[in-house]
Amino acid sequence: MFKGALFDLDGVIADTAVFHFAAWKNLVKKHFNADLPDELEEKTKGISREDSLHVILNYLNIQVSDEEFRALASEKNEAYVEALNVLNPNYILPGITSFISDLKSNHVKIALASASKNGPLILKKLGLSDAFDAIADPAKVAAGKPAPDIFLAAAKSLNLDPKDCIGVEDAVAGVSAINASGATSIAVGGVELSQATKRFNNTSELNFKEVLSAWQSNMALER
Ligand code: B16
Ligand code: MG
Repeated sequence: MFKGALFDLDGVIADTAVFHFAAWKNLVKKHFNADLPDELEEKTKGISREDSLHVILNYLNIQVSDEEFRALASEKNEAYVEALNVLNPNYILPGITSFISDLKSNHVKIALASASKNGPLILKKLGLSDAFDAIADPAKVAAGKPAPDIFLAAAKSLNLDPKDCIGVEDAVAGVSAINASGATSIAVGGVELSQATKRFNNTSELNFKEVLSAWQSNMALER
């Protein structure tokens, strides 16, 4: 039996991506009078605030000073945090509450492995703070996803070997990060996530039985 579950946040626990992208769009409109195409949203998912801003400025072909860069990132975050005020437990994605409850009844420890520095605030607003045994701090890891660092930190925060953990992700970079960490990757989303050990089409399909069997087959391959 696996002992830990390492959760991505945006796209797995709640759809915070809409709030992120709306805040980026407003920022870019205000400062550069430019519009961001919807396709860019995907490229800003799962990566840090700073990396997202790099992606956006590259797309717009705009160069800014280090000071302006920091000011833009912080203004976006203020707007994003303000928008998060509407969050409540109804924003938890379908299937997540029952999956967490099955993990708990099977004595699996739970940690957050999100790139977001707002993870603790979001879990609080969703009423999930008590469900999590630990939150890995993305400010303390050297490299973002697809590097394994945040999943390694999340396993460590539970005092577990990553091999004894499953990781749940909705982004390609996140699945690569889980695979590189040694944990068993569980994806929620489309066929682009096929490098995961087990993929479900969406969070409502997530279930403990199939996740356990994916972890068991993955461990059998290791032997
Ligand atoms: P913050 P995840 C990621 O969350 C988002 O997908 C990504 O769009 C965002 O830039 C990143 O968190 C950082 O968030 O600005 O709140 O620190 O998918 O890793 O849970
Ligand atoms: Mg995500």
